[in-house]
Amino acid sequence: MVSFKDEDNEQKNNMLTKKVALISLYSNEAKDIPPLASLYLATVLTTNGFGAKIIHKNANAIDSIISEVVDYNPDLIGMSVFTGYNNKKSVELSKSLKAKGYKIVWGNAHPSLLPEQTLKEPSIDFVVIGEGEEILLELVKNLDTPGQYYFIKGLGFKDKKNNIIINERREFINPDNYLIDWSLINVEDYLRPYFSNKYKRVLLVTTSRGCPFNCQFCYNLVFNNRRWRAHSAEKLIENLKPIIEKYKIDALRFLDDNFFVNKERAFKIVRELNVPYFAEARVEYVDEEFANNLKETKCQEIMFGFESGSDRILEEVIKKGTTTKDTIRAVTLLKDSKIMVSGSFVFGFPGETKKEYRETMEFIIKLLEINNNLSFSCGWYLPFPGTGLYNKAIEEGFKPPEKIEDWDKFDRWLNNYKMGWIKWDYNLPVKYSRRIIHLVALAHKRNIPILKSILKWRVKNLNFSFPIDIYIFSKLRNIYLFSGDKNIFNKIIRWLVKQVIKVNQILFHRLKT
Ligand code: B12
Ligand code: SF4
Repeated sequence: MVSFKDEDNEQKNNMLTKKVALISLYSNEAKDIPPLASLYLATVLTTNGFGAKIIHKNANAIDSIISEVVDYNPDLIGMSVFTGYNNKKSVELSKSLKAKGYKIVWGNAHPSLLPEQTLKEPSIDFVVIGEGEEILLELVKNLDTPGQYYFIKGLGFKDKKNNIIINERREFINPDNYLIDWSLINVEDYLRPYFSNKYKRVLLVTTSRGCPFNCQFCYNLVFNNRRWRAHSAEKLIENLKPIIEKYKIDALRFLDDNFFVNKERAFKIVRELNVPYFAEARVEYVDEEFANNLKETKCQEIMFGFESGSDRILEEVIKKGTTTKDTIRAVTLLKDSKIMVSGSFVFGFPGETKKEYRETMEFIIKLLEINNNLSFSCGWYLPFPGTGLYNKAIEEGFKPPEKIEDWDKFDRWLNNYKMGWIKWDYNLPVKYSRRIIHLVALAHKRNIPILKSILKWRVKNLNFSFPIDIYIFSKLRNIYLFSGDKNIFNKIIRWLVKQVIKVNQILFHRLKT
């Protein structure tokens, strides 16, 4: 039986202990990326005596998310949203949950960069601007006293008259005070294969936040104010080592914006954790010492933002702080190492000419001629809100979406939005650039002379007419690289492709000698 005193305590506890459901939606390709933002936030809430439930579900599973929320019955729902294809689904979900009477806060890059537009959506009550640990904690503590909202730095909200109030920004946190409590998720669900299954149990983590550089297309300028903050090597190792051992993790992938800002710290982490790893770096970091450190420390893949093959674009337009020379030096120094080097290119920056687009395509071939073990990802420029080039894109003809849900068009893979800031006809380049680049990389890696020559000719002349070769080779590439051995038809095609490559190499060799 509960005594009167116990009942009082229980009531008091219920008043103090608020519960927060932290939702992040994923699309299929990101299913096994841990919901790191929700994890950091849930850790703070639970260590401060509040309840937190992480709901990390497919963006199409709205009904099941709603029933999970209803079962948990939280006092506040937090949603993690960055600019892109989940915006519409996130608004739909907020509307359904609001209709059930819940309070809703949005956090992450998108609401941080566009707080007013986010709060114009009636279902969203609060936005958290920047890193959320301390802001969310203060909001939860003061949830029932709206008068206090005005004093929570980093919070945006609506007052009684529905006016939008955006408080001043908050100072950055000390990351070492907020490490992840991994017991809040089933880590087993977030181990993914990498490198065609060479590594089967790879965990994705971050060790730092932000980046000190000034790239004009990147969210860092505003979101992180160009301030880099990091977990100390010691604290991070202490946090990750037991998880690596417990779950037999066979490699780590670092998702930091800029993992190597402090190289001594970064190499200390990978040396002491002593597992194979994948990370990103800037090309100008690569000198002989850096390359040797990567080789020594089980680095499997190093990813760069090459961005462009035009020095004018690198310097004047995007202010990357690197040159094509730096890129060439990096891929040269890493040649003949077992490290896979990959890099991303972006086409169609405001002010980029068709000639500069071609320079980038030609530069990709030049890099492959130096180092054939390269892989590339490429996309067309998107004017992300808050970035340096955003206003320039508007001046040049970009019409930003007026409603928060309409940013779902920002899907780099679909490219089905109008790029008003490009003044030349980009339709065919958008259609074929990525395919051509993948084929050029394959032609160099497997040394297929005929394919190299055809594609080089196409790039040099920017000729995309009668793209029958592109279709056939792309189809063969997909079967060759991704089909597996189960289907007999695919197996035969793979065998045939291998024979054709061999014959092509022999013929070409004879012609040369
Ligand atoms: C992993 C990742 C992905 C994964 C998915 C991640 C996921 N969780 O769903 C994949 C690969 C699918 C992906 C895809 C894309 N991504 Co991405 N991605 C990242 C990456 C590398 C790590 C994210 C992360 O976990 N960070 C660690 C956590 C701890 O930091 P955080 O997310 O910022 O969280 C803090 C705050 O934001 C805040 N917060 C976050 N959520 C919430 C929620 C609440 C309620 C509160 C209160 C606070 C809060 O508090 C957290 C703790 O301090 C980031 C870069 C980076 N280093 O952050 C880019 C990043 C988020 N991606 C970005 C982009 C642009 C994309 C793409 C659009 C790129 C493309 N290919 O076109 C796509 C499309 C995504 C979409 N939804 O439409 C940009 C976002 C810019 C923007 N304006 O939104 C980033 C910042 C990269 C960059 N430098 O530009 N991405
Ligand atoms: S180096 Fe990378 S993370 Fe840093 S500002 Fe440039 S694009 Fe952004």
